[in-house]
Amino acid sequence: MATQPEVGVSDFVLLDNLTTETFIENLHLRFQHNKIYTYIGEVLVSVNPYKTLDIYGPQHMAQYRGREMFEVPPHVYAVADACQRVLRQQGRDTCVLISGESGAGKTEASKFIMKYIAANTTQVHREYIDRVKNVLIQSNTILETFGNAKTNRNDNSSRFGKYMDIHFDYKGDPVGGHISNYLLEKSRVVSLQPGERNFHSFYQLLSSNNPVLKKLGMSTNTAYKILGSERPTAHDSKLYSQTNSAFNALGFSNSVIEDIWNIVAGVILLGEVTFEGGEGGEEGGAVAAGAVAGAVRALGVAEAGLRAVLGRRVLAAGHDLVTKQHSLVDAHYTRLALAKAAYDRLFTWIVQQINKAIDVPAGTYKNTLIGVLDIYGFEIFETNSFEQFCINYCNEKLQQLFIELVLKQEQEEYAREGIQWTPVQYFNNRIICELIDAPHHGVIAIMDEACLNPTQITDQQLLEAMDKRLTGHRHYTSRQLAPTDKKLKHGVDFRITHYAGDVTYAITGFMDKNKDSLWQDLKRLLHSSSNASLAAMWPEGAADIQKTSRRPPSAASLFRSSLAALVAGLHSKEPFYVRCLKPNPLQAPSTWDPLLVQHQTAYLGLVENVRVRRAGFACRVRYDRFVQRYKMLSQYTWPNYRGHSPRDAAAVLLRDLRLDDVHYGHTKLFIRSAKTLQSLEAARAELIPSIVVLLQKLWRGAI
Ligand code: AD9
Ligand code: MG
Repeated sequence: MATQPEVGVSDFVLLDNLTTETFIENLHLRFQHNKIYTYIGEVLVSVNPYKTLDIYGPQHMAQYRGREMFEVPPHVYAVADACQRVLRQQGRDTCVLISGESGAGKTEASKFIMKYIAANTTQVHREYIDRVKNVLIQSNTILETFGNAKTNRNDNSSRFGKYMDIHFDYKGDPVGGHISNYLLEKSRVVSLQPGERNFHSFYQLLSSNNPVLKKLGMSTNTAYKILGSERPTAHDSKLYSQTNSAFNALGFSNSVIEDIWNIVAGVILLGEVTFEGGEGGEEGGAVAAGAVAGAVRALGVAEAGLRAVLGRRVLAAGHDLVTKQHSLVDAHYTRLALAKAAYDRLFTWIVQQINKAIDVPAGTYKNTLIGVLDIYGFEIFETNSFEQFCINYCNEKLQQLFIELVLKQEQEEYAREGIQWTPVQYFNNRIICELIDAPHHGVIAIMDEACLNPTQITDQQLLEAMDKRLTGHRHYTSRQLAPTDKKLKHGVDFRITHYAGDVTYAITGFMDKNKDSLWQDLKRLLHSSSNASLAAMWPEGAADIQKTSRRPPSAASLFRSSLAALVAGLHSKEPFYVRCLKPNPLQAPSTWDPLLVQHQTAYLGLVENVRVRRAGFACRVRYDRFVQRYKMLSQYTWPNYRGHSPRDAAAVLLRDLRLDDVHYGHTKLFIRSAKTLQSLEAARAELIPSIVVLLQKLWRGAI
């Protein structure tokens, strides 16, 4: 490998004078030279280049295979390699936690990690391993089609959270995987912010040659309401082909693929259904003729059935069934609820089918696993709703995990080596996590209480309840509590001071989205579909209306418990981190917005991270690796150090160089100051050219 000149420092622990300014200077300098990766010890900081860099090919992968992180330039492949080494050498489960705000590069990083892992296999069982590798990678294509969308922050924004376990056999080869998905932003199906698109799947279908379109009389050029102001493009058409290939690679049958596209079409066509009548509230909402037929055919349900559920609702009242006619408003609401639920369930069902395809076959020995977490980044939009509240809560939990694990890891390592440890002051965001999820008095608990109340509670009443219970909390406010704050609308907005900044949420829709209940008649309708996959997605539609009075858990509390389970699982694994940063808000290459970068650096606690890392030791490295790298610096270890153990050789070398600010651990050498490491590196860099000349002469037989 050609040694490239270093730009700035490749590990922030080597910075001479650590301040936020020097940190950002180094990051910027490297960014200008397309060095988008820099370490803080073993934490990888990554800046989105917004352009294709030639650093991901097979020859680049080869550079990282089996090498220690400090031996090669920082790279996401080095993190993947380190993960795999821990797994192979220590038999421990590992995980990669990728964080950063929307558009910072998390999903791309997760794909590079998977690509590296897939490529880095031993040679046995090739055919089987190849299949596993292929399906793991192809699964991403499907997930992005159905779960990603263009937002104002990111043209390919993940609108769901994804955690993927990749299982390995005892040799360290991948044998299968499992994906967990978290809370799809289903409201996107029915409402878009200006400039945004719906899920990619809608545009892909409409730009395709899928026979479903012909059957339903649909066309690319029609301005379906669900699409907003955007139309399908040639790019969508290309992606559609990739999605279908991925379905095939994962073993989805043709009929299932057809079912899936029919449901997508059905959701688009539900967006076209219009109503008339029903203004009186009790008069019944009449479904306009014509518009309903497309949705009926696409979803494979009876026309009378669809008209019925949109026009009225059947309720269980004791032993009797009562029919309530929908007002126009109710009819619209029901149609939207149906579209959202059908798409949301489709997405989860697709993930389940992918899991069947990538599951480790029975009888195959599972040894270890690597978990890769790629979850939607922190979001502040013009209008922030329940979805942003959940997404940002999730980011708080992950930041909390980062704080706990980084401190814990350091403390454990220092304790093992008998070193006094004084923690560096961090902003601990636990207080914000508790504001949201504490039992009884957290925002989620207050919302749930309101949802359980037998009388109908409005969003405004919910806000009042929150104001009452959260008065005086440092991270919560509303207009009621801060009457002079004109940025907050009275009775509508509340603000949470998140670790990543202030976010104002509009309470409108919180009650409804949290209840997330779907009337039983809608479930029955979907279960009755002639589309076998759709019917299978709604097994609860088979239940009797009178036997389904139990209220399901609310959306926020389900999300809270799935996050708690996720975090507990991550705690038991050896974590690696990728901290992604966005260089500018424009998605533009070579553009650096210093304030934006500074903001992210601050809230991710990156400078504090360097301090924690340096408070103890600037570097820790296994003895054999250390000697291998620096042995040319002493006559006692160069060209070899026969007769010495690596530990003794390291001691001899350091004595010879008169370096003594080190600590000898059981397996690793700890170098206290960055200065020492810098001087070792400088001496090595100085010697290397003469060694290369020497070696060349040796090869040519000149000496
Ligand atoms: V969100 O929270 O899902 O909205 P992500 O996942 O953090 O967000 P993503 O990985 O989707 O962001 O990156 C956004 C875009 O930046 C990608 O579509 C690429 O066009 C671009 N990107 C990100 N990382 C790289 C990279 N390493 N090289 C080149 C990149 N382009
Ligand atoms: Mg993403």
